[in-house]
Amino acid sequence: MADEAELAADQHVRYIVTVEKVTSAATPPFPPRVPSTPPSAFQRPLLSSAQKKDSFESLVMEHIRLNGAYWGLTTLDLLHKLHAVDAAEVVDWIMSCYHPESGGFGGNVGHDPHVLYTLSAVQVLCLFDRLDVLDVDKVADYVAGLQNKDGSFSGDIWGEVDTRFSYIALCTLSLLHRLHKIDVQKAVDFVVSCKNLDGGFGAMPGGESHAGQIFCCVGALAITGSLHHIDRDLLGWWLCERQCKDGGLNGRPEKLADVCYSWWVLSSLVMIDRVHWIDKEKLTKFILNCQDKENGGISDRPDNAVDIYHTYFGIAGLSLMEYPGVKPLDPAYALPLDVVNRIFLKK
Ligand code: GRG
Repeated sequence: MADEAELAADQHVRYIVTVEKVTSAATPPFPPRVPSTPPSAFQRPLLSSAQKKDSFESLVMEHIRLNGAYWGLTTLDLLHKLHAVDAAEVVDWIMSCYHPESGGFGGNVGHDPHVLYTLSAVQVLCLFDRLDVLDVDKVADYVAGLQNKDGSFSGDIWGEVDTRFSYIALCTLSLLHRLHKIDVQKAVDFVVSCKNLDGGFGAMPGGESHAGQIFCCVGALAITGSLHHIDRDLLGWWLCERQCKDGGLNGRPEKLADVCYSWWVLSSLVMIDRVHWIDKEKLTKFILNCQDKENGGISDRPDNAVDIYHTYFGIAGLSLMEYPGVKPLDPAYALPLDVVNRIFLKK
């Protein structure tokens, strides 16, 4: 693995376009809920590469393909290559994961709706400036309907509660300009009730602090203008202690570094204005050393297999460190800054 690495942007673009094609070749386990349309160019090459549809990445991505689309397409946009895919065909596919009866999106065609995929669908539509295809109130009602009496959110009709879902609900409703459909104060109170003595946040009250959940809680508080609930120095200290000897960041004490925390930790540090407490040079080297420079893609740690999740969060981390040639990302909405500005300046 090269030490003096540079970002292999072209290879990553090629890798993402290939993964997008391969993963959408996977046959949905259930018949599509919406009448199928002829295969689009976004789907066509994948439909013809029969040997690839059983690939490991294709199989593990099957149920979370909408998340995968968000990771891959946002990466393309960060690298100024969103035009490598056909916008209309992507939008058609996104809408084929929509459930008009509930207003939510499933992770793939024929899969049950969940807030996780509903946010990804909204985010991808934001990338393409195509929120116009949505029945915005119907989608917003689906999300708002998942708020519980204590202000928390469930992920779907089965009721699991997690601060991930609080963030997702607030982010989705904010992007749709529909925050007024929920009790925002109660949502904030629930998130604050998940704060720990170490300054971090967990998945629910009393849950262990974890960088992923911290991103969700800090993001939720940022979106609602409630960052005053955070002790910035205490949380900043916990977060910057996530930097390991190898330069990478871990998600909690005593764990190995993983490229994805370059996003979960750094975005939180940016939101509380403590990102300068990280050694950016060492972290940049760690991320770049996790690249497959030949075939594209980024892995969790050097010399491991690449995947689209770590490719996105590695490049997202570089974006937050202002790496040349990578667009700036908004740390709260997890979308390119120009996209977020377009959404909020348009109104
Ligand atoms: C729009 C960016 C964006 C996110 C949507 C789904 C979501 C909201 C946030 C997920 C936050 C989260 C919990 C991230 C952590 C993911 C992760 C790598 C979990 C692994 O945890 P462990 O305990 O691994 O298995 P460690 O690294 O602690 O060993």
